[in-house]
Amino acid sequence: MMKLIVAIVQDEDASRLIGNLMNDGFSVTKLATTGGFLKSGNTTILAGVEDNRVQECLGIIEKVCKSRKQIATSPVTMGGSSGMYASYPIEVTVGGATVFILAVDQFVKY
Ligand code: 2BA
Repeated sequence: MMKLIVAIVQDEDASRLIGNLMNDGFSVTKLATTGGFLKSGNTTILAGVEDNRVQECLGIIEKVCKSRKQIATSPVTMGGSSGMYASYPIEVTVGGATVFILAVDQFVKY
């Protein structure tokens, strides 16, 4: 059986992660994605992995992907009906990797 690993990582870690995964024999697809909150680029890696190699794959992701602090500018509504807006910088810690592990019903290649 197989799992689909969907890993959202920071652009800075993407090429090293792909290199390490491929060196260890994993097949990966890289998608250029955008985070909903920061509205800046991140990278989503798709990897179809046999069940017995899922932990190995997750270990590589955990080892390579570092969390970092980023400053985001958040728009804030002032005083409800006044209609005034202000922005102020907030610091967020962007995780090393957000990973979804999905069961794969079927896997075919043509
Ligand atoms: P972004 O949506 O751009 O979020 C970047 C970081 O901003 C998040 O890091 C978190 O620290 C913070 N953040 C996100 N939403 C927030 C909110 N409503 N209020 C305050 N702070 C907030 P991570 O949690 O490590 O997420 C990194 C990226 O992973 C996200 O980028 C998003 O693209 C993806 N992601 C995280 N959780 C997800 C989920 N449950 N479903 C889909 N994508 C997810």
